[in-house]
Amino acid sequence: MALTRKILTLDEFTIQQYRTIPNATGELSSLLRDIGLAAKRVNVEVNKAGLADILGYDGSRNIQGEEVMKLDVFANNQFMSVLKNGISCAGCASEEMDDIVVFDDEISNNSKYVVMFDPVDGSNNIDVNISIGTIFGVYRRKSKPGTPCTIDDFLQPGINQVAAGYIVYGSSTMLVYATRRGVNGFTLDPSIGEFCLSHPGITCPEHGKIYSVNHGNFFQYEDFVKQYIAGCQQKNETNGGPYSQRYFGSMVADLHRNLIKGGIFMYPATADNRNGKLRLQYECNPFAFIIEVAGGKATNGKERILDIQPTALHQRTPIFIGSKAMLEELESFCA
Ligand code: AHM
Ligand code: MG
Repeated sequence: MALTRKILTLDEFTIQQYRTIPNATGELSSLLRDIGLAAKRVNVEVNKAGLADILGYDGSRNIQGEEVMKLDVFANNQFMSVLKNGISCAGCASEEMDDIVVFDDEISNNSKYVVMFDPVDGSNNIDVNISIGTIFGVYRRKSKPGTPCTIDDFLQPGINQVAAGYIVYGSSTMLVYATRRGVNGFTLDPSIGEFCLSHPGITCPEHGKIYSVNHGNFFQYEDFVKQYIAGCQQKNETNGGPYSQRYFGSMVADLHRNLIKGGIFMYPATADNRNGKLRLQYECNPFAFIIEVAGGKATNGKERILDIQPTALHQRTPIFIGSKAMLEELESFCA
């Protein structure tokens, strides 16, 4: 009898991938499955936000001094617990936690990977029903197998990621992840509770017509940013335009759209925040990895994001990221 089902689930896809790699152990597949499970649990809560007591603040502040939302806490616990209970992760670091968490048990100490994640990105949008997301980056640990992981395992440049991805809790829920082999997107099929391959081999269009930036900060930006934005506003049919400005204030939603449609996303330095707002390890590195694998570029205006050597767990960086040709035009303003 011929098999008619053509759509692969996330598990089927990752298992097929690892079986084609010589000497692969399947640990990355199992890690991605664990992340998919946490994403489904978070998705359930996001979907009933407004009904369940999950909206609003939990009363504390995180390491960045920001007010913590209840969903931040819930999601952080879900991702941490799947990683701790799985067999692939030696420890994790989260935007919501001051320090790294070393799992330090026999299985974890023999695991290959550490994970850095932002459990709920775009927290300010939770209460108003705008898409939010989760972002993660996976690194091969540098410390010796059999020992607990250390801070140095987490202070690696983004170029060392073996995989990175995000979940967007939007009009549908999607998990997109990249390895060096490519970027693939999976849509959650609620009827079977599985992520199913819906966007194989995602590439970021070389040219785009969307620019995403917080215009409210315009007068705080450096001159090269102001000049680039003014250039975007002057695009017309003769020079690749006109451009549209699109900005949710939810990096995952903004970058998901720009990855699929083409565009540039910017969170530049401001007069008040010389390093911008977004975190290098939890937000910028995972997206820089995904966008580069998809054919785009990511810079802080001086240096490629993936080449930055982190010196602290929660450091911030300006970021300009997206379609290759748009980034090259921006870089011509930086010179
Ligand atoms: P968060 O991780 O606390 O939610 O903050 C990150 C978010 C990004 O998703 C978004 O791009 C940015 O903050 C928006 O900031 P602003 O409102 O300053 O434009
Ligand atoms: Mg965030």
